[in-house]
Amino acid sequence: MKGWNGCFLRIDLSNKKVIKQNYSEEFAHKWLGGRGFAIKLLWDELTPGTDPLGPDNMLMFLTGPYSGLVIPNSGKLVVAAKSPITGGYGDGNLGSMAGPNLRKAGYDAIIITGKLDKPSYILIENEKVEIILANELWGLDCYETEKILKKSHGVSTGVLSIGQSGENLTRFATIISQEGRAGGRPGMGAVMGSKKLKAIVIHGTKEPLLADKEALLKLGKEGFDSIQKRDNYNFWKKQGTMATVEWCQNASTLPTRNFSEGIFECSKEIDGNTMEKQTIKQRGCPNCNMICGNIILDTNGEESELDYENVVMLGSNIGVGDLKKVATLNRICDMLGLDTISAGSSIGFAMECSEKKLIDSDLYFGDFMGAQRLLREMAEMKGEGALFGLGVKAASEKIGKGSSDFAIHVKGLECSAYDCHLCPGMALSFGTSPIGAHHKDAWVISWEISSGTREEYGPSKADKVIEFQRIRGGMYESLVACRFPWIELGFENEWFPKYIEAATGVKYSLDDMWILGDRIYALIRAFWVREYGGKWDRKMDYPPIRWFKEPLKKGPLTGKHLDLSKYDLLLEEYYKKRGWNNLGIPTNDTMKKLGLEKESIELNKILENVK
Ligand code: PTT
Ligand code: SF4
Repeated sequence: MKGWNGCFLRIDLSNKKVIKQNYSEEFAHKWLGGRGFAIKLLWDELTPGTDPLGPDNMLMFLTGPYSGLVIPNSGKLVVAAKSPITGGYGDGNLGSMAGPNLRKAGYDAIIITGKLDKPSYILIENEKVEIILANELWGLDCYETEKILKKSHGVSTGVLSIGQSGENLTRFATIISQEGRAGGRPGMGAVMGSKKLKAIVIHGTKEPLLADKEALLKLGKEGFDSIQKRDNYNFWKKQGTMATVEWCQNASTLPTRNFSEGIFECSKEIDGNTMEKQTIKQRGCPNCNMICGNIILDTNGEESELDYENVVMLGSNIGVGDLKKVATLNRICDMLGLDTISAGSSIGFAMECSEKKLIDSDLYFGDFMGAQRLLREMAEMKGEGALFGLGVKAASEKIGKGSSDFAIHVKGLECSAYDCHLCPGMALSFGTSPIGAHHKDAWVISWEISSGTREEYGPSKADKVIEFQRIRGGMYESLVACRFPWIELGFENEWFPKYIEAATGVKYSLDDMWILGDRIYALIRAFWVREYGGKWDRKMDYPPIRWFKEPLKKGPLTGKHLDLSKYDLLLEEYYKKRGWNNLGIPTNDTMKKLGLEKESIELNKILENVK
């Protein structure tokens, strides 16, 4: 096989068994890689109802035919498993030397099952695969862990590790690499911790077999050059994702005090312009010439890598208006392996519960010391952290007293940093994201606001969400490639089929990519339905209740909120366009059209049992 290695590395931790399994070209062509491979493997191999934190869950690290090659923004890796925070499909996408090294070691994915009896790490050096005891690493943070492992195995290795939060099963523990690349928001770090797996170290030295290496290198150079010539390139290099703070403030979509206000009085203290003055260096993923990780020094003089989501969720959303303080909270998350979005949402929720006297706590919005304490407690699952480390959905169910009205999540996963009190299209995007509330599949908010259709619920919103889900959630997550060149600099999608043809020899049109995206979406939805025992309801696709029930409290959009009956119609439209029934379940016809006949029969059996 060209372009793909055609080989999975399967590791059963319980029996310490390692298998190198070849897979078919047909499988590669139909599912491409990354998220495509992940959902098909989960559907075929995971027993329905498997405990996400039990030994049988599958933890997968997946590349695609794009990743690891010397072409633009190819240093990404998908991590996927059944999620412990949602009970449904979970994945994340992180940039790390681990991706290119995995490809060079000769594997397209690592599929891990079982559980170790003692903390260990996996070392992969081409054919050699070892499980090595790591008692001395257990309890260390991600920075210390990676440093020690790189000292033992070399700086050019890729290291993926969990911090204390993964070890202690914080439900939104993530996986960290290179002191600032984080992936797997829906608790992928907790799945790794449940297996007592502290880290994976990968070193590969083989060249992947390519269909046309010369053409690929030429296209790669052209792509890098083209990116560098784009209009916005220099501005992007200065602010990266942080330019979004100012944009959101101006649009009244900046999550503030647990998504109750859309503007923040201290937004200028935490925005990209303030960051620019403090940036000391930049870091990023491998194979990228538009690196976007900006490092500043925190209140302790330590380095912290900032991104929009991190700064807003640990800044305005919890009432902290000082970039250095935000950087301190961000660094704690990276070290402990906590997802910044869910951590910031959980702290904001806890602060609101405390101010409303629903819990016995002295937390308040703006409480920087309290936020640091809660982060550490969540990572230890102790004190107040034992409750809030479960995520806002589970915490609100335990607290009761109406708190679920302001728990900001979809399907259990906390929302990323866009307040949608007046953005029905973006609310639909959160509602129908395949992993819970995440912006990565369909960031339609910029289009929605700039097109002047902000208050509208018309069918064009459903079209746009689906269009973006196909591109971002389908193509980019399966290739596996960073989507920023396309979004931020207008690097055309047409480049990608060319890269794939040069790498694999297989011709894909963009339409083929969109069908692939629809296939992946249908199977992910079927997986959710299966894991929920067939008891599925369109309410699962509702955005947070606060956006309907409680109008915005501050700024020019004060008083605005979403309309539930109009949202229902928009959701209906979305289902129709996707070929899903009015509960949000793909129909038999749709499944068949997408080449999912076998899966459709399996899904029907589950649905029949519910009747
Ligand atoms: C992603 C989510 C995001 S999305 C951010 S900031 W962003 C947060 N980053 C965290 C972090 O940092 N530390 C931490 N402890 N937790 C964090 N949680 C949050 O995780 C990231 C970039 C970014 S920065 C984005 S949008 C793009 N995401 C891509 C994607 O999802 N797919 C894709 N094909 N390309 C993408 N390119 C961009 O990558 P999750 P990274 Mg991330 C410090 O993982 O689970 O998907 O959640 O990977 O290497 O850090 O790059 O404004
Ligand atoms: Fe990584 Fe940023 Fe480059 Fe994308 S643009 S590959 S997230 S450094």
